[in-house]
Amino acid sequence: HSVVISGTGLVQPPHTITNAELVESFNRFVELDNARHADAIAAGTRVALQPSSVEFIEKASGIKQRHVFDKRGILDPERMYPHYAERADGELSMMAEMAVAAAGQALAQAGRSGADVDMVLCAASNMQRAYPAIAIEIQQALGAGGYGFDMNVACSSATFAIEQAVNAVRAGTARCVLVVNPEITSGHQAWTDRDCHFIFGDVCTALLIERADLASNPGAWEVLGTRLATQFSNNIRNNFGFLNRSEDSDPKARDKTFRQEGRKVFKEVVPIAAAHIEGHLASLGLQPAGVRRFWLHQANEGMNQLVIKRLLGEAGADRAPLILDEFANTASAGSIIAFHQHRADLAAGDVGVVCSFGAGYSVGSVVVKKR
Ligand code: CO8
Repeated sequence: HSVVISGTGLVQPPHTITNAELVESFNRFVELDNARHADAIAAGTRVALQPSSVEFIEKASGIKQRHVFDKRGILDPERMYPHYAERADGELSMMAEMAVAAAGQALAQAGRSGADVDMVLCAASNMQRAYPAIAIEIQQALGAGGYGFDMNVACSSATFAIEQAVNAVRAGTARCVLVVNPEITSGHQAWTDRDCHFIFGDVCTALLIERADLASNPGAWEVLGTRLATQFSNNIRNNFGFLNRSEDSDPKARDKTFRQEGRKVFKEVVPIAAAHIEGHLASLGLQPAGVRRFWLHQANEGMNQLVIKRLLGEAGADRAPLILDEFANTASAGSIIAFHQHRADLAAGDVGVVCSFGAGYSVGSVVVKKR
């Protein structure tokens, strides 16, 4: 069966934090922390924390703001992480709630209802609980049939899920697959680490993937091919996990949140991503120059410019639109936000590439053609 992406959805949480607001609270935290440890700093047994700056953040990353669920907790210099109320077992979880909202948009765009869905993939960098799967909770909330499961490939969760969806539809084991990417990155962001406190934002994207001959949306996107690759690296790592209790480790320790060697990631991932896209296109008889648009992973503006430079030489924002200025890094959702917001101007027959890259390392590309 030929397979199409027939709808997308995007939901952002209610609060926005600008770089100026973020830096103001971070620098207040630094002052308080240094004052609290003034004796140790004076004795040379502790290194004083350094302030952050808006200029650095914008120059190093291209990020100008981020959407988050709880601005107050994050910006409270005595707390520095969000506060989320624990929900009862009978209530919809935070991840399922935002996924259901994003799914509603994707279904409406495709002219479908929840009952048409027969596979649900909840693909994200973090799962709110161990079980039951968030995907099954979403399946029930939407009145979908078939089956669902959760999957995590960090930043590449969405593209890896698209391949699973496309393969299921091609094999005939599913007809209409919902892929959702609820990324509550604020929960695992290291808000007190100057090197990365500005990186992430919360968001949820959704995609509907169907058999082409059954899709009613004339504006659907045919999937020409998918390609996934992984290569182990510790340069982006989070040691949070279910064995932490048994290890008697501190659940609030620095290594139980996101950390990275940002410079190394930047240097190593650019050539991997560019070669991956080039190889995938070549296998389909296509050249980068023939691709109308690249919807790239949204981690760093300079990184995306370098990937495009390797593929095309110079190219403007029209070829590879940026959304991280508004959303920051939203892990697996970033390239899907770009696809959601920047595809309406393409014409029938135009080819585009969705490409994610990040922790793992993992890289996933999806080549699509407008019907
Ligand atoms: N303010 C002022 N100065 C700063 C700040 C700051 N906030 N932070 C660092 N500096 C200083 C440094 O101390 C350093 O000083 P010195 O030169 O004296 O040592 C100097 O500025 C330069 O620092 P860096 O070399 O670290 O700066 P870079 O230009 O490399 O920029 C970035 C840092 C922005 C992190 C950059 O390296 C980057 O974006 N790299 C790519 C990272 C990337 O793509 N990572 C993938 C992310 S993973 C993902 O997308 C999903 C993971 C799973 C999600 C998990 C959910 C939470």
